[in-house]
Amino acid sequence: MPVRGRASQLVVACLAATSLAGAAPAQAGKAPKPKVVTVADFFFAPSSVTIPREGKVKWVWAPTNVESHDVHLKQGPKGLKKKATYSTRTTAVTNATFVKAFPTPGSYRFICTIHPTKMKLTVTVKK
Ligand SMILES: [Cu+2]
Repeated sequence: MPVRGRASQLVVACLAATSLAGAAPAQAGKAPKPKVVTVADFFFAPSSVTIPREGKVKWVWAPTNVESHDVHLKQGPKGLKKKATYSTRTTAVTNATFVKAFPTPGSYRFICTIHPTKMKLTVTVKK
């Protein structure tokens, strides 16, 4: 893993937090609360979640992180639309969240592209 200065890490975290926040529109008051998944060094917790159709997952980067992480959809249900919206496409160390709604039932496998063998998450969306 590259060793970087504190300042560059903070810049990355701030940029990522800004862009990730833009990917998380405010939800309606009646919507169920999203399932929260912690993005930590070096795991997602919990490593699997089950949500109803149209349910949401909210990824929260742990405040104790010292490494960068992202959320990347490795595999989703066949014919999934707007697949790119299931990945952050930016990394963050901490101070970031990512919220995604799941209108399509099925099984979703997520990884962190920086730590793909260690950080895995399965999201199951019920029919
Ligand atoms: Cu990672």
